Amino acid sequence: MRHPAGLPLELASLERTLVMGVVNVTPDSFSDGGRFLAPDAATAQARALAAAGADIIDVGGESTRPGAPRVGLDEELARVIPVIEQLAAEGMHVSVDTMRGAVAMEAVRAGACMVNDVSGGLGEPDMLPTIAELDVPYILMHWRGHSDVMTSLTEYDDVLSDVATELSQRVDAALALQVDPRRIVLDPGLGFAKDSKQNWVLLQGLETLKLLGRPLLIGASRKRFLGSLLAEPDGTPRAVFARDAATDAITAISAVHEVWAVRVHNVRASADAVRVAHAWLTGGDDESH
Ligand code: PMM
Repeated sequence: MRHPAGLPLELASLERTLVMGVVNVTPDSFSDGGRFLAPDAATAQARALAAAGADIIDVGGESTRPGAPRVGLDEELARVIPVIEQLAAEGMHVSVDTMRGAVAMEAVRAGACMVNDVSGGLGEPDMLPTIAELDVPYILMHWRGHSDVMTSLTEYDDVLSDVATELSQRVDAALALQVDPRRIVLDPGLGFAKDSKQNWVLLQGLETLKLLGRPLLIGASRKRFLGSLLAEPDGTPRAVFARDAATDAITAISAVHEVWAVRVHNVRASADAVRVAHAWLTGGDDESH
């Protein structure tokens, strides 16, 4: 497995796809909004995800659900920093899901070992300069605009090549600000300015996205396109909490394509799936992880 530079050794020694468990410390995320807003609830959820096999815990304080309003800087810091401090103190590998450089900086000071930026450096001008100063992996996601407008930004000539090109442009912007390219992980941003069909085309194109030469992260967990795929005959989408088996199927597909990490809400079956895929890829030669 090709890992980004700056990853803690314990993770960098793993040969399989990593599993990132999600803890949204928000009142309004589409899947777990409101459940983990209290720091104690968030830390308890993180412990449960780690016990279920999460390699990384992704802590976010701003919902990116379509239509979600922005949260202020102070509120975002107040939500995530105490949780990150606690989880890092307990020995978990924590990533911070934020678009703000100021939050990324404070989070790394509090013990986060990775920054996950859904805006790929476009959301806030302080992000890329901050990342250049830090020495942790940076997940750079394909993004075209904030949650209130993203559903109107789904025009592509060819979604796979356009997303690849736009990701390359963001990598160039990061390099121009002295971000170490070896620390960058790329993510096509499923559901962010993409309709259902476009998400499937991107997933079908994992091998093409790998040609960008960076580790990949896939975040499909419980997203709307899975709800549509599994809709009732009358068109009622599959309920959010009943999308985990479909998410796990995408984990298996991603792991067979040697995606670096998957980001999921329900960890247990994905943790099994990445091990199954690794055993399949190696013909069972490496069962150490
Ligand atoms: N999706 C969400 C939030 N953060 N980060 C990355 N890197 N990739 C994603 O696909 C992604 C993300 C939205 O899901 P949530 O509201 O359930 O966290």
